[in-house]
Amino acid sequence: MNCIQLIIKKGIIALFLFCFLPVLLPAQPALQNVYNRKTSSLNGQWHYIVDPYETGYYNYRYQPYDVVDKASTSAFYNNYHAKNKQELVEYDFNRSPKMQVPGDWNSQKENLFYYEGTIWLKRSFQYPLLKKGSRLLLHFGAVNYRAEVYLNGHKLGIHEGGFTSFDFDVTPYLNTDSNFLVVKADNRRIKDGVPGINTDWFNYGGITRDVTLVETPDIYIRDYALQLARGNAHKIAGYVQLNRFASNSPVQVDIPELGVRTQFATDSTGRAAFEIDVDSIRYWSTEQPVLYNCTIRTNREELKDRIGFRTIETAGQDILLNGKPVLLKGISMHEENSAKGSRANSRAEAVESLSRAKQLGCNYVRLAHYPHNEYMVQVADSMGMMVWDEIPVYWTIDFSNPRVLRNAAAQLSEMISRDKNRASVIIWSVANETPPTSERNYFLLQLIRQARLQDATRLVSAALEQHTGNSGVHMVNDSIGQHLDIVAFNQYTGWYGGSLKDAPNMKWEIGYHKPVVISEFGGDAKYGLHGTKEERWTEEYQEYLYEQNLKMIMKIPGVRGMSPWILADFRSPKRLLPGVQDGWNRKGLLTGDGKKKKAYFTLRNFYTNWTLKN
Ligand code: GCB
Repeated sequence: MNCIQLIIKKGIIALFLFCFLPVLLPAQPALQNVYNRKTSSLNGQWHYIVDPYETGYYNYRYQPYDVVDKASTSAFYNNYHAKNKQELVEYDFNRSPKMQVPGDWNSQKENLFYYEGTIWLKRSFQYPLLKKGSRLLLHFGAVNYRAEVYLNGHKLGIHEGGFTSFDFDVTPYLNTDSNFLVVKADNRRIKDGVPGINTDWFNYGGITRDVTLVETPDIYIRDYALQLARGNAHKIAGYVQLNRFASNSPVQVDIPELGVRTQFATDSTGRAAFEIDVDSIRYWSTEQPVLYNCTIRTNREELKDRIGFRTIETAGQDILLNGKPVLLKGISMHEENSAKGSRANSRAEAVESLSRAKQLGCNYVRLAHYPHNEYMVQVADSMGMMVWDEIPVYWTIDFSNPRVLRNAAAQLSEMISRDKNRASVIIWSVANETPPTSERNYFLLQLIRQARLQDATRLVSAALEQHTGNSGVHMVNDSIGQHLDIVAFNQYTGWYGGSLKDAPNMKWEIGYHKPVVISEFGGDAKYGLHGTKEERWTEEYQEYLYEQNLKMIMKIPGVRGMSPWILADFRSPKRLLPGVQDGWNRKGLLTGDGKKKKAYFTLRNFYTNWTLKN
């Protein structure tokens, strides 16, 4: 290699390292525990303008898209109204139709069912004059996929990623009389998105979760963690992070039922990290989901939470909850109200879908394939349901693109940040069915490292794939498995290949001595369609598939859990077989409105009898 080649090679390596390392966490952690603060809701009816040509940005007909005139009367975010009958203004929010927020547009308007692109949404609000020293934050539970947010014509910022929360400090932009808030929501599927272009779920667009104004003091509690220390069931470890660098501010943590009342002082970054010894604690478990009233106080504010304490670890092939081996009797679910065919976004829907899982005999759910709304983990906490939380690193996203890695890392960070105080959440999953390549391995490794850095107390996993070796043995030996706590994999014996008759005798080789979780298996059945167990799409076929798969799975060494695919039928534009699928993935054990298919009973019976053998 000559000198020039060497320099080029070194340059490429340096560029590679520069692009990929380190994966930076967002500068400002997410605002925690919005629901227990002083809030007012901006949910309700919002005006909207459908804008497939991105007209809302620019005023001259031939102006390129990226030239934006901030003051332009024709820019939608300025919410301009013609002053007289002469003036040319070609939009008007107040004369435009309305839709419900939170809510996806696809299920609300028939003509927007398959729409993928930009919709501008606007609502006005008034807010009483803020007390001196108070701040007002604007919080979004989620906007799918890309949000651009403007208040009274000021651009507040952009958020990318359709399933995580974000907020802005709007104090400087508030008007004393009326305010108008404009959100540009764009749900186009993009090659360098997370997820990418291809998913087996419906791409619901819009402001899909709560929008909330949060009033805080000038210096406020932005973030906090309160969990048992790693490997120590008698020590609560955590921190409180203020929004500003404010050193020596007193912070008090109270957990009256544990006799905890402790004071700390923040350091120069506004952070107080602490450890608190606790003697007798009633641990959170699936049978007794004990939650303690916790209060965090500064001299300006008081924030309450209900937090459970438990340990989650692995030992050999066991998963230990509070030191005792557990089985994860699970089911996968999407964040969908399948009765309505819409995104789910309320506490009532969370209660309904988790209760359905409970009735099926589950103590565990896989929230696929992206972070679900916050009600889900709150309800799981109080119901005693263990949770697998996941980010949409799904199938073949563009693993070679540093922008995609930064995006995935940001979504992972936002998910962990929001859910880290929920005892129910036991697993962070960094990916689903991602075919191994060196770029993908590097990508996942960064995410795994980041998850552990951000939260050392939970298990890290990913839904891997299996493959069949030459000898016909089914193998799980994806090299990323060595970095995971739980080896989870999806397999579709009897649906995408493999004979159901032979399933129970299939040989399996798992390359790691770790707990094994079957993160998916299943097959479609149209409710009410009957036939023999050899006929696809019938309830009998699905029932047989479950019987045979369960026999097979019980012979896989180290199996400690499963989350079959899936609790209820869900919308997927990829599933087009007329009369059977009609735009729905029919692998649900329930129909959208809760009717039970035959395989439901197979799994329920299995869970009733499945125990850990000593
Ligand atoms: C999978 C995917 C899931 C699909 C499912 C199916 O492996 O993880 O998102 O919906 O298979 O039905 O094919």
